[in-house]
Amino acid sequence: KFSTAAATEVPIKPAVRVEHTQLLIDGKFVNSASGKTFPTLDPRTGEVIAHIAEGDHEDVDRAVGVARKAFDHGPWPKMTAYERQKVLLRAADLIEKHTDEIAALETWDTGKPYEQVAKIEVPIVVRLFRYYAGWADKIHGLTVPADGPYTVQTLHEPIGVAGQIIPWNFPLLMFTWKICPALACGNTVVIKTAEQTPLSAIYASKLLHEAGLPPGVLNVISGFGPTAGAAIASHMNVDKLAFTGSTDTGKIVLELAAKSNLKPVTLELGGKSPFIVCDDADVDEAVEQAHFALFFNQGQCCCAGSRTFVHERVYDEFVEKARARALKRAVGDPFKVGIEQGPQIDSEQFEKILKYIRSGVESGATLETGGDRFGNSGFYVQPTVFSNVKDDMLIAKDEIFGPVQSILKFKNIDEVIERANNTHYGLAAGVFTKNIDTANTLSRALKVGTVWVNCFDVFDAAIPFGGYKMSGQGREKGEYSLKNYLQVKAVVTPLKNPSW
Ligand code: TXE
Repeated sequence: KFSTAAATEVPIKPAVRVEHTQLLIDGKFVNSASGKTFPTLDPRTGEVIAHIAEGDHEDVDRAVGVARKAFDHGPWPKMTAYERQKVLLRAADLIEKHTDEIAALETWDTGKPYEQVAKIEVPIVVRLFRYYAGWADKIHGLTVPADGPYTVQTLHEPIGVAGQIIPWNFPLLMFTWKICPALACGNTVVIKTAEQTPLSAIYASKLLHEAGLPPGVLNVISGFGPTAGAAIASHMNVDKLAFTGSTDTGKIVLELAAKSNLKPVTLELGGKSPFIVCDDADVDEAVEQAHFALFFNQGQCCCAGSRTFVHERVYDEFVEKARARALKRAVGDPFKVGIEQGPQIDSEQFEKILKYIRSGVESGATLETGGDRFGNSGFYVQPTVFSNVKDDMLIAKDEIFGPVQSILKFKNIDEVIERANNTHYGLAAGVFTKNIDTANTLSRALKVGTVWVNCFDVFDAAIPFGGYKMSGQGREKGEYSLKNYLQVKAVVTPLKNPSW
């Protein structure tokens, strides 16, 4: 059965209390206007961690009002870029200092392995804050040569109030991806966290205020999508919308944005990313990376390598090793040391994954290992591997968002390019080969926003990330993300003495 051998038997209790459960508006913790709350649950057990203030239209309206004021009358966009930079740097220091608390909250709320959060995610978050702090004082326009006697300059100005909606799979990381470029450019923010995972963003926002962020600049609304989320997407005073979540909800918010004030929208949506193992690849390395590409974060990654295409010459060896690797995966209480996989986020996702597993079996794929829940309580799913998966099976087409690896066989490069691209999604791809020409061909032919060659899930702050096709619009991280939060204004002045 699945290995828990690496895990110590000593459970680590969450080393943190939930201190704040309210909405954060205008720098203060406040109840929701309705007084309503909703429970956030521990995915290990389904038990209630805390009751959280439930934001709705009225709260969003209030938050947008103060964000508008903080934008129009300052101080945030009117502060020097250097001052804004210092706030972001101090926030990075505070988050780093409180790594243990914030990681414990995140694990408690999401079920992710504590070690993953503390050693990988929080350090990436801290790095992102410092990266965007670095940009704050390097944003500037150009002088443009124009025909005629004019001096022309472009001003790069913040857009205004940014509305942001984030999912539950990386609550703290998505919070950071969203707010950092917006704040670095001088915008103010109203962000709605996912209803499953409100805790880490509240905690981090408190630290941002301790770091000197002025009231009204960052407002955090906990609550549900069709109420608080839709209120942000359709608000007439929100100047820009950024969304990460499912493709279906992405379509809804895009429509709400269009029907209200045509606010520009960036979308980071679902995926069905191919992971291509060529016949010259290092099979052991490819097995390990393909395993990581799919199973990381309980399989709850938008860019998960969820179609593992393996060349027929190495297919049998790969399948056997992939099965063995999945069997070794350490599943269990995410607070225990050595655990690689905790529970799925909630009962809805858990049921959805089990349904896809049943569909895989019914459609004739070979179940190599797994295929059921893990244990008797909580939302744990056995690491599952299917081989003999065909392109038209649901498990090869839909985003499962769980620990279910689908292995498909291919014969040649042209064929795999066509099959890999035969999807509405286009988020990422993995390519495993030792041949530089094959790597170059695949990198250029795949219609995706990121190609990882002989690696996967490399998430440096400077590398842009985003989707082709129905995986999204726009890019986050890196310099490209700044464009989402800046207006370009051309200023044209006649030259009175053009001969000079
Ligand atoms: O996503 P939603 P859900 C995929 C994954 C998953 C599926 C469903 O396949 O199984 O989506 O997950 C807010 N107006 N991804 O239902 O609905 C919602 O409150 C405005 C991929 O959780 O997209 C949350 O804050 N907002 C993905 C956010 O949208 C609305 C990560 C995401 O929820 C809304 C998560 C509405 N009408 C799920 N309805 C990725 N790209 O990584 C919901 N929301």
